[in-house]
Amino acid sequence: MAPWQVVGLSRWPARRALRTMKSTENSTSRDSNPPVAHRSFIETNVTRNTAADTSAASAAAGTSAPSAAEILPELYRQMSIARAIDREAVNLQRTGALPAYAPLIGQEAAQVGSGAAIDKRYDFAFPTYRELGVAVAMGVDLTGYMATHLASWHGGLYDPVASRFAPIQAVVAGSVLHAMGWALGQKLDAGLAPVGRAPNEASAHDSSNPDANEPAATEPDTSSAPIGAAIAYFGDGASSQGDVHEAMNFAGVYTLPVVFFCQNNGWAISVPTENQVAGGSVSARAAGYGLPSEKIDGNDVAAVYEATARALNRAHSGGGATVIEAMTYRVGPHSTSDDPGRYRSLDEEQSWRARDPLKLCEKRLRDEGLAGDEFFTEAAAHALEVSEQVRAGILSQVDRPMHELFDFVYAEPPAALLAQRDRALEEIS
Ligand SMILES: Cc1ncc(C[n+]2csc(CCOP(=O)(O)OP(=O)(O)O)c2C)c(N)n1
Ligand SMILES: [Mg+2]
Repeated sequence: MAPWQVVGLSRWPARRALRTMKSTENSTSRDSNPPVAHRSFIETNVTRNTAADTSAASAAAGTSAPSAAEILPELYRQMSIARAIDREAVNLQRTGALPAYAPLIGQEAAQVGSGAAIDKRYDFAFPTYRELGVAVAMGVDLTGYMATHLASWHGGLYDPVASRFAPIQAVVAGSVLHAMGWALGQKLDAGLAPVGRAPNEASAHDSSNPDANEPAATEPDTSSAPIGAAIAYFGDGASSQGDVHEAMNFAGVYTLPVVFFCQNNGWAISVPTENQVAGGSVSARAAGYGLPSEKIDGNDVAAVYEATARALNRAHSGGGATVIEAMTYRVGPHSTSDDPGRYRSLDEEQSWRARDPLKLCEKRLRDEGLAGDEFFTEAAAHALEVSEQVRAGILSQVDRPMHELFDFVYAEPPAALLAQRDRALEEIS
């Protein structure tokens, strides 16, 4: 029996879910609500969100939710889709359709593996500007996702509430504080007092090896429903911002349901990790906040999926936050405006290309007899088809109406701003 049948998945869920996209309407009405796109044409978060019992808690507990091995073909397919769209986005930037783009190539496993573990019934993801693979895995509307890169709508034009994927965040480390705040809300909504860890509870870390920490002691589970967990995406560079320290400390003190998911991709633009992260490890810092941590191979999609499911499970059951440091590599430039040849060697890039996450996953699928030539040919064709749909969606986007520049700045706009708006509208009419 094929793995997707074992877990009750359609063989080609993403293909089946392809929908015709409509371009965003060029509304001229002064609607007070920000426009949101509801066009979901890829529903790829099948592993956790469409099967009957798909909670991350049960995955980690080894019950009915799929194990990483069971869904490995689907994870491969999602990584292929992410890579194809990523490549297409770079092409679109080079041909002038997108003003700028931050490629994810090399980080597909870290993103798809973690995104696939998220349970959209309970959890909420807080991305940076590079989380296309998470968006793919969570079934976010990708034309709406690209709105930021199109410079048509800051933060994206998808529906963040429905997709459980917060607006794209370009402020480095901003997503981490937002996640922590949302997690505090979850704890309060669950009727749990936002008290900290009991003084006699053991710290998760007192060992000499902070990269191999034991799970934290958990608070008693006072509710049958899992506490929703926030997953905060951030980079190695962001980890040296004070915001991350504050968020981790707060999450530790208040036992908040957060997964701090750091993609250590080796670089913060042109600054290498060794010049950015004192001590060399982001996960090691968790000890200082009394949090458990895992340093994982971020290019092994199964390892990422499992570690994320474990951390989410801990959060769901009241155990609080976990720090995950997924070791990966930004194979491409920081953004389409960057030239990494100015600050790093080709040898370094080549050595990481040898650990390409898709190739690693393909090898495992072939070695374990889970997939063969036919599967890989179809996965590539499907990824191309989806990327073409996204390309068509991006190219069919129209400019947002001018008045929106003014409409969402203040709840009660000052007279001067209203005058500016009227002048601007007059000029373009
Ligand atoms: C608060 C803030 N400071 C500086 C920047 C400029 N900036 C954009 S991306 C970046 C590097 C971030 O590196 P990292 O956190 O490792 O993420 P990566 O780009 O590698 O995914 C910087 C400094 C910013 N966007 N926000
Ligand atoms: Mg980085």
